Amino acid sequence: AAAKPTQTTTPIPTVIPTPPQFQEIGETGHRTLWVVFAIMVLSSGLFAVMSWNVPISKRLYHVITTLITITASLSYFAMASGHATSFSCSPAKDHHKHVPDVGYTECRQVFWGRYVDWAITTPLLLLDLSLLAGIDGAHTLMAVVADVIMVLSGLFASQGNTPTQRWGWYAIGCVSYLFVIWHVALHGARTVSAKGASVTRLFSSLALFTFVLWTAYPIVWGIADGAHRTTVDTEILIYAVLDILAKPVFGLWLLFSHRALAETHVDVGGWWSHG
Ligand code: RET
Repeated sequence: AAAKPTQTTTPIPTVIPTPPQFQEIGETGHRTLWVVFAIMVLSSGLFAVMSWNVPISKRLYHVITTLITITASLSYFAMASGHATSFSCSPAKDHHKHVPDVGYTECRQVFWGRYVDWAITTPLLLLDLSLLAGIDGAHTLMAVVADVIMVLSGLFASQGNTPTQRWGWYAIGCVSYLFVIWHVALHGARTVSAKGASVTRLFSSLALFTFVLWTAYPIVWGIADGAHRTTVDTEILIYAVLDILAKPVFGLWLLFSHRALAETHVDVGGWWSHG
């Protein structure tokens, strides 16, 4: 007799898998991105117009500062229109349900466009500060390279799927940030005295403003992107406030001070302008 086909049964899963949990942008976040886009465009226009009233030889800060807000406009346009974003998924455990062996996957929306923005704009912000303090090319270059390593580490951290990847890159980014502070804030405090008391006072306040603000970024990253303790919308709102202070407000402060204070002028040689 022919062998009876063995009956196949669908095994009943003992554990019903939990679907992935998604954390993503909502209406508030979306609206915030468009508002910041508009603010960055307006600031770029304002800075460009301000540069027309000064001779080309005195426009270096204007050019750098306008490029900073133009870059931010492009990045905010990308994020607001739904580009420059991806989901970073990692296993998570639901501690509240007291089932430690049933993990679930958590996917959080990450706007990698931010890191592209920061990789371009934070070196330019450091260049503004370095020129103001009269920091030499060697220290400026080291600060810029440390800064790019910091931002790229943040990008890799944000794409990490394991705690080792995320917090490892985050730690590397924090060490790089210490080098940035060392080269610009500490070294700049020494070199700026040659430019007189007024420039020293301006640099001290601008550098303090900058590094207090900048230090908020890794803190926000740790709480929001690292530990997932805030919603994506809250994260967008906090970064929006920080970005407006670090770019348009910083720019206004620098350009108006530059206009009022002749000693802020930097002579970068004949290539920049012949006048
Ligand atoms: C990351 C994570 C890795 C560790 C550190 C970070 C610092 C980021 C900073 C960003 C500054 C951005 C600015 C934007 C301008 O609008 C990348 C968050 C240290 C300092 C000033």
